[in-house]
Amino acid sequence: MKALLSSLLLALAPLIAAAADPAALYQQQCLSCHGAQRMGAMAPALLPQSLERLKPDEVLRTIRDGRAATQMAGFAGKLADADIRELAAWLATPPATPPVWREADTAASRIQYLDPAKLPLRPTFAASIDPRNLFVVVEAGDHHVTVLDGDRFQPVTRFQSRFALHGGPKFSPDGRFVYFASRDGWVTQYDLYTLQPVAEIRVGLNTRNVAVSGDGRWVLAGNTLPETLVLLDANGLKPVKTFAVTDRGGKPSRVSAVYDAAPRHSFIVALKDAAELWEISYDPKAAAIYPGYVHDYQMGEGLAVPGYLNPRVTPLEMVLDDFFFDDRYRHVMAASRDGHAQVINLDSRSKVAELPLDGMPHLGSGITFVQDGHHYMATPNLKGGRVTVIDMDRWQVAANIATPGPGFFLRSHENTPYAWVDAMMSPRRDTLSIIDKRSFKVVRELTLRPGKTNAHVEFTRDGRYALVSIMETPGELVVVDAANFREVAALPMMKPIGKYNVFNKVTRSGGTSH
Ligand code: DHE
Repeated sequence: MKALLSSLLLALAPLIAAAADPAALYQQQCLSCHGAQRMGAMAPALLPQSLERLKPDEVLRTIRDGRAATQMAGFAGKLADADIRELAAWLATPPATPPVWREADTAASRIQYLDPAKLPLRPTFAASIDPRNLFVVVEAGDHHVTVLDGDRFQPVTRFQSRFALHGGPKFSPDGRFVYFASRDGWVTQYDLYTLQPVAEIRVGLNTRNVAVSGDGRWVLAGNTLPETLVLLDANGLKPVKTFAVTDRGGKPSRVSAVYDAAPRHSFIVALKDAAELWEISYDPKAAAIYPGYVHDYQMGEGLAVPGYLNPRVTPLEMVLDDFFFDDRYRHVMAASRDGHAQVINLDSRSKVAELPLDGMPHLGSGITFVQDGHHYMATPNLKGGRVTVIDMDRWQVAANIATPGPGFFLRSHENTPYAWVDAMMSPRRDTLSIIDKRSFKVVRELTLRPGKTNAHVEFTRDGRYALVSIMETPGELVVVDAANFREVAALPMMKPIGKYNVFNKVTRSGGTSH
């Protein structure tokens, strides 16, 4: 009997060893969905860069219990607890062979659903729906997008998105197409007239966001893995050029975000690892406007691309990676992660002011407004319960407005005297503060759903209603009268993380992000 047992153990030994080895476990259990080298396939990538936003506990819990409303089933019962722990720890380590994503991979990933040349000229939905007052709502709870009629507050359609969209979806100048970026590198062009995707392409393994050029011709995507920028044709997402992002010393840098500076006819790029700001003009006259524009950087293996699409580099004193622009895009307010903020003039390419913004201002979510002839911008702070108002004519702080806790998103509209900010990074995450833009005072605290995250506001095109996310799974989208702060409607949604009004976006309302 003893001999039988030991020979059985001997026979099983390789299997037991294989099961305890997380790399082998990955091959057996995860690869078919999460892809070779953990680069993602029908399920998301499982590289450390893809998982860095999750707490180690969350990774463990997802492997053990699965993820609701997805095809990720739990492995509890199927794998031993110790194996699940090993696997979770292993996923946080970089792969032995660094994953590679080349231009050829980008090109090969492109999927075309519709022929852009054959799209109807008008919306195919009811003529009573205003295509410019549609909202695009990103529901992070189950990775869906709802297109909402902004007059009747009724969904027009709801569709599955790529996993973990991040950053605001961006619109073509006429508001017809919307472009989404997922953290896993997928860019989607979606047609709001036919309510169908036009094309998709994977531009990298870890992407920050996309920007659409003011002339509607180009989409620029910024990646952290690999460290690249990818320029796409906005009409069908054909790849045009990949820029390897390296500093002047040749060291690669992750991209923090890309922005469209429409009045300058250029994209502006914020970098995470280089004390540089990049500007890529899409204006054919750029070389004449900016002497020396086309510099030595000849990057990427792209197709024949006009020289004006090459980056112009502005050296900075330090890494500044969160940006906000004045209305004419002559200046950028730029913050570092450690509480420094500067104003850079994009024409003279020099620092013109320092801003005393401590904590971690979230400039990307700022707003602008004009009051008594002065131009102001206001920003929430991820590490302090306050909204800072900056006088953009003098580059001075005009006010620090105390709120119940650090907030993520600030919003307003030209037709309302109020700005709305959340406190979602704090225990008071259920409370919105409503600030009077005339007095710089909080005039009202609003808790629509006690104990739940009340955050991210966007106004209807006329500014009459504010749409607030109850960021829970399941959550809600609550419509509030922007004048008397009374709730007028509520729609069930799965963790609506952000919502974007076509009109406010394409007209570049000062109250919303661009
Ligand atoms: Fe975001 C926009 C950076 C974490 C939801 N976020 C942006 C933008 C940047 C940015 C640079 C502007 C780009 C754009 O809109 O095109 N975000 C960062 C970070 O560095 C940070 C702190 C850490 C990270 O891992 O990236 C971060 N962001 C988050 C979240 O945890 C949020 C709340 C949930 C999520 O989905 O990841 C989140 N970020 C958002 C949203 C926007 C956004 C909803 C679009 C804001 C808008 O209204 O325009």
